[in-house]
Parts: sequence; structure tokens; C-alpha cells
Amino acid sequence: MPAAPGTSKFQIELRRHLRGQNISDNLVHLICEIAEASKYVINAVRTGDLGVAGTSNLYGEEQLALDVLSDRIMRKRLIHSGVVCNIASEEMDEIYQAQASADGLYSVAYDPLDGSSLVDVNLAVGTIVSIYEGCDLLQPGRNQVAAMYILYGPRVSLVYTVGDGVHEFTMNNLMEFTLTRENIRMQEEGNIYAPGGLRNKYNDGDEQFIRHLEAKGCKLRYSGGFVPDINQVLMKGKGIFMYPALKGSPNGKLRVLFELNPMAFIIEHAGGSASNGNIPILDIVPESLDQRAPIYIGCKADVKAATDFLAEHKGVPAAAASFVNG
Ligand code: AFP
Repeated sequence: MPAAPGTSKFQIELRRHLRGQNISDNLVHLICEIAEASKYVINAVRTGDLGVAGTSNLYGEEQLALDVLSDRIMRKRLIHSGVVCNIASEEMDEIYQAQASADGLYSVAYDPLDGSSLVDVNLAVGTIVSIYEGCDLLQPGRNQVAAMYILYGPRVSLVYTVGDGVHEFTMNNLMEFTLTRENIRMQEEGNIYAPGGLRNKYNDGDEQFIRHLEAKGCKLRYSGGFVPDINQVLMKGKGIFMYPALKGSPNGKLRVLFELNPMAFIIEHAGGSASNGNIPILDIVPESLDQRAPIYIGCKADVKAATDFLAEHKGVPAAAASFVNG
């Protein structure tokens, strides 16, 4: 992306960068609208009510007032964008139809405030967004046309891909998102790991994989927030995040539509990989909005090592498991 004369590459704001991508004007508009909505979410996070909303979400989890407010901000902005057909939110029980026709329109699945329970201890949280062409949201994640997240941390950053590189923007003092990293790439192997879930509920393959990581000197880096934890692996270009199947929870915790597909799309386009332990996350055919799956996401060598350990400890030779992963 060449910078205009007299400006540095890092004064390029989001809309101009998007216009340099081979995407429709409607998709440029949609991504910019989501970026605008995030500014109201930031304000809610920084000043809003930390209490409970007295309602629960699709998973029976108690909703915080911030969950409900953030969801309302995102949904209203998507509806009024004029380019959205269907909307699915982690905070809504069913799909919301904004427009009936599919021509030139997009469908959006989002988690408006992932990690919201971390706000009251002042840890970083984020918004995660997955975008498809047309009206069908129950597609394999490989069909996404865009994925992005906004990270509300010490700085506010926005990361997106439309399939041609992964790019980071940081909010400046005018609340504009300007380019800070372009074409981010993962290294082949990492030295940090983010292990989700209770260790005493790990199956043997996962336990042995963690010991393998510790033996090779990897450092544990886990905040409990999916967005900051993935962002750390991506920005350092090395490491692995995992939330495995647990004893009693064979599909782990994280949601395919709202969390795993967008992050897998981003990490794969940065040269990493993402697996459920058997197949790439992006090849999962979702059967319901609330479908969950185990996830191993980050450097290719680390993700492959994880799937090899799982295979070895399920009696399947590692080579066979490697074949499955391609
Ligand atoms: P909340 O949205 O309920 O705070 O959960 C956050 C999350 O979905 C995801 O952001 C984290 O990676 C994961 O849960 C952490 O789960 P554990 O607390 O079980 O490790």
C-alpha cells in the first residue's frame, strides 16, 4: 500500500487502506461501520455499568450490562449500514434478518465484547467479527470474506484481513484508526503458550503436549481473554493458544461462529494454522449457532505438534493424524 506523497505509510487510515484491497465498496463501508461502532463500545467499557443485566445468553450464561449494551451498539450499526442481510451475535438467541435480499449484501457473526467478565478487573477485552457474502451464516469459516477484531487494551487496536494479508491499525488521539503493522506474519514455531481451561480436566494428549512445550522452554502467557491472548501470539509472531476438549466438555468452551472462525481466518492469513485437534477449524461445517470446538491456533509447527500428541495418545499413529491435517 503506497503512502501518499508527504505522508508516511503509518498515517494511512482504515478506509483508505481498505480501498487499496480488491473488495467491494459495500464491504469497505461495512468494515468501517464496525470500526465506528467500536468507538461507542470503548466508551461503554470505560464508563459503563459493570453490573449484571438480569438476562442470560444462548449458552445460559448470565449477561453483564456491558454485554447487552455492546451487543445493541453493534447490532444497530450493522442494521443501519444498509449492506447487511443476516446478523448473529453471541449475545442473541437467534439470527436477526436485517434485509431479505442477498444481492451485494453481507452477513455478520460477532461477539460484541469477548471476555466481558474481565472488565471489572481492568484486563483487556475485545470485539470479534466474522463476515460472509450473502445470507448464509452456517458456512465453513473458509468461506469468510473478512474477519476482524478490535482489542480494548492500553491502546485500542483493530486487526483485519480480507484474505490479502493481516493488518493492524491503532486508534490515535482523534479516535481514528491508522495503520501500524502491515502484512503481519507468524514464525514457523513459537516460545509462548496460552493454555485455556482447567489443567486437571485435560486429557492425556494435551497434558503431554503442555509438558513438551515446558520442556522446550516455552513461557506461559494467558490472560483469560481470547482477543488479547490471540493478539499476543499474532503480534509476536510466535506461540500457540489452546482451549482443548476437557473431561466433561468434549467440545471445549469457545464458539465456532463467533470466536474460532474469525481468529482462524486471521491467523491462517498470517501464515499460522488453527485446528480442532483433527481438522482445520475453517473446514468445520457448523450445524448450529452455538456450536463449540476445541482449538489449537498459532504457529504451524506448534499446532502440528499438538495434533500429533493427541493422535499418539488416542492410539492413532502421529503420521496418520498429520495426514488428516494436510
Ligand atoms: P467470558 O466472555 O465469559 O469472560 O469468557 C471469555 C472466554 O470466552 C474467552 O475470551 C477466553 O479465551 C476463555 O473464555 C477463557 O476461559 P477460561 O476462563 O475457562 O480459561
